[in-house]
Amino acid sequence: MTIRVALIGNPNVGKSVIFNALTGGRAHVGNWPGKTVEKKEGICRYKGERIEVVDLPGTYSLTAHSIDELIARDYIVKEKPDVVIDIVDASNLERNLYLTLQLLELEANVVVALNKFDVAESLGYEIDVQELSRILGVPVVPTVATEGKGLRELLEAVVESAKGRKRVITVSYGKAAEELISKIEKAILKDRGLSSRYPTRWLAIKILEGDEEVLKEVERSPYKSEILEIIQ
Ligand SMILES: Nc1nc2c(ncn2[C@@H]2O[C@H](COP(=O)(O)OP(=O)(O)OP(=O)(O)O)[C@@H](O)[C@H]2O)c(=O)[nH]1
Ligand SMILES: [Mg+2]
Repeated sequence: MTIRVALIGNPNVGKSVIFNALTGGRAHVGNWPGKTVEKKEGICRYKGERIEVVDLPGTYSLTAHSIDELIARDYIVKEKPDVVIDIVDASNLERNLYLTLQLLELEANVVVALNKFDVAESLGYEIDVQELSRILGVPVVPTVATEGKGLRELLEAVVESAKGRKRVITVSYGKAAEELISKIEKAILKDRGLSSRYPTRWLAIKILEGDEEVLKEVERSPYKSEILEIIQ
């Protein structure tokens, strides 16, 4: 079996160190189709599994505001990798978990690598890894990429998650927003073309946010006026 894995994370969290450690530094380097942004791909073998690893551009978020964010988001939505390794800087959890929540909203099959765990420890941070994993509903593995620590456990979690995910958590945005989200979702569900390609809750949230790329999709929907009427 081949497992397709994408690496994602904020800038400077250790993506390249992890990519090199997993792939032995042997990468195929090219560009993303039609873009001048570098695309790195490599192969990792673990316990008889062939794992294809793609390094996504470093990004804080998955809005449509920058080319890097769009590349990362399109890849996850359209290519649907089996597992997304979300590399999180353990010494900067709050900022980094924003991207994690966006990935969960996209219904990506996430495994969190809690990297720079040594830095977090030296700052005196005590992270309850199990509790974090319970709250997020995905595996969380502490790593120190520069020392190769935790990478075997990370691969173990990746192989395990590729076999099947447990559940998807949802973040509640409060009563008023949730009412609108569910109305929009109902309208979206009528459009099979749209709802078969994207997670409907994610689409509804993006429509509420006024996401330009998603609104372009709505423009093409036969249920366009119904959807737009809700957000008016
Ligand atoms: N102490 C410590 N340093 C780390 C760890 N992982 C990576 N680093 C260091 O963090 C810096 C950034 O690592 P990179 O792998 O280049 O990070 P990146 O996410 O690829 O960064 P961009 O590609 O610029 O977004 C480097 O100086 C690494 O040596 C870790 O677990 N602990
Ligand atoms: Mg890098």
